[in-house]
Amino acid sequence: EHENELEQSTRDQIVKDSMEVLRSNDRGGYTVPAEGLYPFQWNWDSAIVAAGWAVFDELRAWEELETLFSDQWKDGMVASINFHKFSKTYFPGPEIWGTPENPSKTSGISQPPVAALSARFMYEHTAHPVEAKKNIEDLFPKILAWHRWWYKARDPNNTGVVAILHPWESGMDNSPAWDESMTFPIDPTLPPYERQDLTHVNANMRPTKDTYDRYLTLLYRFKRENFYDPDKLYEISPFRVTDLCVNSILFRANRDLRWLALQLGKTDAVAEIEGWLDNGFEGFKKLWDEEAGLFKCQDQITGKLEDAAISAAFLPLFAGVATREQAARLVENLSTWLKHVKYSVPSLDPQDPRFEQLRYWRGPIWLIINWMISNGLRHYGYDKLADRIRNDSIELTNKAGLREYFDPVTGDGAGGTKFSWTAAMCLGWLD
Ligand code: 9YW
Repeated sequence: EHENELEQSTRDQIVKDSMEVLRSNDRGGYTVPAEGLYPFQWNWDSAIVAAGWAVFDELRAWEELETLFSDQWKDGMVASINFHKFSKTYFPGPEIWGTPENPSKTSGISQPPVAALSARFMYEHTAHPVEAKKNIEDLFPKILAWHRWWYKARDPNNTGVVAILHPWESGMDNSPAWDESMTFPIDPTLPPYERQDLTHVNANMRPTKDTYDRYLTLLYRFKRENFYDPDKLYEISPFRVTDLCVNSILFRANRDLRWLALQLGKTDAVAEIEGWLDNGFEGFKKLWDEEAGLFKCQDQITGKLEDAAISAAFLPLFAGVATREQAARLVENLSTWLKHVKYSVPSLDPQDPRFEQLRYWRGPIWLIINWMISNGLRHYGYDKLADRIRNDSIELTNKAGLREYFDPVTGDGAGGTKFSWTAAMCLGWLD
């Protein structure tokens, strides 16, 4: 059964291993998610990892965010991947993306905007308030510009919730939430390509070839048709989805950014952010599926709510945008899910016939999502379930190591090893 508390020596060992993982994935000012498999700076990984560094090396933590924003686009976007140094172990690299203008090359799309959360966490817990204030003064306008970009580029009709134009933008690449939205035709002129991910990890656990063909169809379309001009991308993309992960994190990030704006006395920004929060609250209403008792992603092209119930359905708790009634329904659903698996929280409802316990975002557990859901549950007063998720998470890493993700049925670890954001979560939870 589930252990409640680990021996102090076991906890100390996990903390020690986690610090070692961050140090060994440190490439000087930024941290790679995992050696070989992901050899560059990934956006939301990096922001989460910054909070992990903050536990034992505050200076290094600030540096992580500084490096992330050093590649910010002129229009405010912070890209999903920053390719600081050459590596041939990942596809698609900078030569495929071929984006214009940045200090170091980047991808041409974004990822969940976690940075404001880490910046607030670091500022609140700083041991060096004077330096931290300077860092926040420097970061604040950059984060604000990024949030503005989300609304301008990805919600031009001012609905309160933003679109993703590529599954990679959600961070949940092959989620069943967009199976239907991913049925647009594959580009018949797609240049031949060689995946690198399959040389590092088991092909049966990765997105399929068909899925990759569509990822690349989108990429080439964005590049060829208008060189990543976001205003046009929104119009031409055959994939346009309101994703629960990006929107929940953006909502939560706006709350943290508002808090930072108050610390810095930026009253204009406070008003602007409050506008986003009010609109966001309205926007989330149409993502609620009353019959299912869950939030759902929405295809913006067909207008249909996506049918899959995914772990991001619980992230509006983390955002703080769910009502008390919605929270109760979510908890009821989550409790049912957990009767079908041993460990929490699977990335897809285990009762869904598409559930695959080892295929990436189609079943496995990701610790960062566990942390967010657990944090959200606590906020709504569901401490027991929040503790259950925390304990499961610690048990998984204790049993299987600091892996990329975990099998909810067996508890085995899968994907990459020595994984940075898994380590960061353990530091946050155990230190
Ligand atoms: C890819 C690094 C990234 C994460 C994503 C996850 C995966 C694969 O790995 O992306 O090729 O970019 O889906 O959320 O940021 O950990």
